[in-house]
Parts: sequence; C-alpha cells; structure tokens
Amino acid sequence: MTKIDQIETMILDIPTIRGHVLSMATMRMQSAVLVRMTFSDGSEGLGEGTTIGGLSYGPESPESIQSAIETYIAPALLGRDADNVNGILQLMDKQVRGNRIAKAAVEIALWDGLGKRLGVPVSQLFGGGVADKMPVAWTLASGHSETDIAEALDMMEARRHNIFKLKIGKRSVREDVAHVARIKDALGDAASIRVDINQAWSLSEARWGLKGLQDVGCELVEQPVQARYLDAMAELTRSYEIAVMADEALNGPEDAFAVATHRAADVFAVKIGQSGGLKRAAEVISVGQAAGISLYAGTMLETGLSTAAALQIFSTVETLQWGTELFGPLLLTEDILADPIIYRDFCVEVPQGPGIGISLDPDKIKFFCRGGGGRLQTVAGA
Ligand code: MUC
Ligand code: MG
Repeated sequence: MTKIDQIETMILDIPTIRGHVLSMATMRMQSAVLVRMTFSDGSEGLGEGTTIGGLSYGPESPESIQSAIETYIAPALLGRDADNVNGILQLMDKQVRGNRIAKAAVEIALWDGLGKRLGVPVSQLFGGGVADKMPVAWTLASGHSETDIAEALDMMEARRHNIFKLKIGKRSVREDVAHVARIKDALGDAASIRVDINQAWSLSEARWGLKGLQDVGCELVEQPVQARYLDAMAELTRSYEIAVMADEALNGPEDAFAVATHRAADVFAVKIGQSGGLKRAAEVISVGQAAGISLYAGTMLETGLSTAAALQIFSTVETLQWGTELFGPLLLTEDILADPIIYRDFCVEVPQGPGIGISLDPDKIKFFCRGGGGRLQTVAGA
C-alpha cells in the first residue's frame, strides 16, 4: 500500500496583468493555495485550491483553504492509502463540512500522485480523454469599454480568443448594457459575447438586463441574481432567449440537482474547486447531462496547476456545448509551470504527461511564496 507520508501547503501571491474589475471586487493579485503530498514510495502529487476576490466571491478564502487543510484535513490523512481516492473523499466529507476548495486541492494532489505512479494522465483514471484541446474564452474586465475592445481585437488578431466574457454588474443596468453593446458592435459576429454578473442584480434589474442584453446580441448571462434565488433564476431561464448559466449556485452535485429540478439554468459553469474536486465536478457534469443542461468549463482563475487538473477532467466530457474559460495562467504576470500550458488557435491544449501533466518552476514558486522563503510549509508528516 502506498501511504500518504507528508502534506505541505503554501500561498502564492501573483500579480495580475491588469486590474480585473468584478461586480464585487477588483483583483490586482491572485492568491493560490498549493498542496504538495509526498507518498511512502517516494512519489509526489500536486494540487491547488484557489478562489477569487478574497471572501467577496464565496465562503472560502486563501487563508481558510490553507488553514482547513493544515488544521483538520492533513492530520487525518497521514498514513492513509494514497491509491484509494474514494476512501480519502469519504474521510474528508466525514471530518470536514463544506470547504470544497480545500478538499479539491487535496484531492487533485491525490489524483496527480496516482496518475504519476501509474504512468498515465489523470484523464485516463476517469475513463480517458475525448479531446486534446478545447475552445477557450477570455474575460474582458478592465472596467473601460475602449480598453476592453482593444484587448479583444488583439486577442482575435493573435488567434488566441474569439469568445469573450464581460464582467458587469458594478454599474447601473443601463450603463452595463450600453458597455456590452459597444463591445459587440466593435467586434461583430466574429466574436461570441457573454456576461457574468456575479449575483449583483435584483430580479427586477435582471429582467431589464436580460432583455437589453439579448437585444444587443449577447449570447449568455452568468449568475445574474443571488445563488440561492433558484426561483428567480428559473423565471429568467424561462422568460428570455438568452442562455442563463449557473455558477455560484453550483457547489457540488447536490446543488446541481437542485438547479436542475428547478430548471434554474440552461447551462452549468462547472468549476473543479467549487464542486469539491475532480470527482465531484464529474458528478456535477453527470447531473447536467442527465437533465439536458449544457456544460461550460469554468475557472476560479487558477494558476497552470489547477488549470491543468481542470483540463484533465473536462477532456473526458463528450460535449462541452459552451467550451471553456480555462485561461487563468494568462491573467497572471508570471506562469509558475516549468512548461506552460499551450494556448493557440482559439483553444487550450490538454497537457499529456502522467498525473495532471505539469511540473512547477521552483524559482517562480520561491519568488511568489507568501512570507518569502519559497518552501512549501510542512503541515503534517515528517
Ligand atoms: C467567475 O465568476 O466566473 C471566471 C473568469 C473570470 O474572469 O472570473 C471568474 C470567476
Ligand atoms: Mg462566474
């Protein structure tokens, strides 16, 4: 039996290439929690748990993710069978409620270690990949229409992205719709335009918003109202042609089932961290598929590490109707991978090596480690 010997964590603080203006926060830095597990046969596994905007997006912060792992998860896992991921998930769910992103970081390190020991990519542990690349959106969130237009035109020219998600919800509905219209006009039909409100609208604002957005050619609206208002989401899904996507409402398969039974979305934005890991994300995907809800691979603006983990699981999905937004590493000033993930021809490519298919650049890890030192802090084990 291969046992879990040691679990280490660290927080990396990496600046973003520009201010990323969301309805609830402006990001100038992304903070990623890294997990490294060492196993009794000398093998290693890497994981990452990341959120956005401190505690303004959801109930977990970088600090809470690290402390949930350090204080409660890691001590319970030492000496356990590293090959039995289901056994570890069962144990984590018994000992720790919620804290899905923390559990995901640990679970990803387990899959990575298992894949490396077996010499296969994690996608193979989930039945095998059906795609080696996927369409990838970019988020326009500079806070200015003209800057967003210039950025989008550059991306299209470079054949990097032609799908754009606009972050709105901070200004009035009228101003936001005018901003979306300006961008759609400038980019034309060569670009797909979607928006993310991050729960900022009331139901009545959302009624005006969805009508205005669909009239200016926007194709999809993500989480227009608060996550818990499933009846409002259902009304909006029913009442307009524009596709409605659930994001913050989807914390694992049970939420996916509730959204599906309320018919509260046309599309699921599936995020590996918010779902509680790769296995739980696969379960969310299954609920969506069974309910006839379309799928989209969402991001929490993770570094290349968890972006690679996400690519492993989404590569196993037969139909991702709305593609992916797995562009996290591109929003950061520096890539922490030894071999960065490849973005070209409007697609992101799935790393092909064993495990999640990546290795870290030790100098970058050292440089961006919170508190300096650059060493992963041992929280349990030798
Ligand atoms: C979200 O709410 O979907 C994804 C892309 C982006 O720019 O922010 C995120 C989070
Ligand atoms: Mg979102």
